[in-house]
Amino acid sequence: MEKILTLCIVTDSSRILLGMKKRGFGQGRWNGFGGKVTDDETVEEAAEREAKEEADITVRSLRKIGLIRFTFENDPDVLVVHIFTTERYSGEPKETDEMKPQWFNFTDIPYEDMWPADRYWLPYVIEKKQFAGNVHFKDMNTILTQKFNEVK
Ligand code: 6OG
Repeated sequence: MEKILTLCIVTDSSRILLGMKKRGFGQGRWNGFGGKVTDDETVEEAAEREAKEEADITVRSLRKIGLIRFTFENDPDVLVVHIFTTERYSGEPKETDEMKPQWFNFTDIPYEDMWPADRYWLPYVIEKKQFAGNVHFKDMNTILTQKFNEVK
């Protein structure tokens, strides 16, 4: 089954805002803000809602920047993750039950403590290039195959 999820990456001119996931899927890893899209909202609305729930910020002017299909060995589910980015938000990022937000310089991204595929696609976000791709994992720490392309 396809599961539709969001991931919102907030940046400024030289830094990225990530959250340390405190519970659930991806616990213990830095990531953007996001989650499952519910039946009564658009994908973009879900991205806005999750940024508010997870970091207490109101994100604006979201841009669609990427689409990734994640699959895991021996699991029929496909995680379709819509990636959004923005430099515009209001409120101060604040720790919530789900995430602890922190700014990182583009030169200092904590890839060792992120999902292992992030190093392949996050550069597109930082370079503001639209992209699409897919990743097939053996398990949460091991990639079997991955492919990303810029989308013009
Ligand atoms: P909840 O299930 O907690 O939302 N997500 C991934 N993010 C990265 N960087 N890599 C992955 O590789 C991911 N798989 C899922 C989508 C889960 C959040 O985690 C993202 C959602 O923002 C497998 O509601």
